[in-house]
Amino acid sequence: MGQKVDVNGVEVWQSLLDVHAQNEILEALRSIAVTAPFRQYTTPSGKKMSVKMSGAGRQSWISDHRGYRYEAQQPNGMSWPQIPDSILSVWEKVSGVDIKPDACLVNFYGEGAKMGMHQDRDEECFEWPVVSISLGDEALFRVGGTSRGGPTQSIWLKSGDVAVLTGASRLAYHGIDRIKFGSSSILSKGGRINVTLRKVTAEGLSPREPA
Ligand code: MD3
Ligand code: FE
Repeated sequence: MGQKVDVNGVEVWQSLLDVHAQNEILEALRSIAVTAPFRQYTTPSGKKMSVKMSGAGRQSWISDHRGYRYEAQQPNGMSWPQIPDSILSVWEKVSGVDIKPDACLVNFYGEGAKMGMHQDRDEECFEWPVVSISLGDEALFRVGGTSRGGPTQSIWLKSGDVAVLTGASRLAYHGIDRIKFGSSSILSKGGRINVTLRKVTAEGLSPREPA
């Protein structure tokens, strides 16, 4: 089942998912894509993202000229499909928390796709972990600190690796510099899929102890 490595505070569980578990998730993603097709969003500044996105759960992340946000409806007005059990079970194994995620963003990287350095700040609170599943081609993942432009560390994420973002790493700057198109054979046409699980809404947070 591989080993756990630390990349600037991000826990990467290498080879956590065997080929059978990876294929089970890919199968579930194919049926998600039937009702929630992969779309290429535009950023508020008007640039088209190279990554194509789908999603599942109570709400999912979208972007357009009005901004980045979570929405309960797809751009076509339909709700998002449910998060499949094969994906929820990964969260249960690694998240270390007792609640369920309410958002599942699915990113597809074709040849040449990448994601610039950013923080994930569109959620209502940053106390919950984020869990990320990599499938398909290898990707060069870069993680920095909580301010832009500081030192970074990089690691190649491979199919079956799972990253857990907790504590300080939850607000770390991160991005995907590039993928090695065709490096994995699990997707017959190549490419990479990343699935991120999140708890977006603040409900369920236990109140803090008075000081
Ligand atoms: C570090 N996705 O969806 S996954 C994203 O591979 C995103 O598609 C990348 O960044 C991808 O927002 C990176 C690893 C990851 C996911 C969420 C994080 C790293 C993170 C949240 C906080 C810090
Ligand atoms: Fe991110």
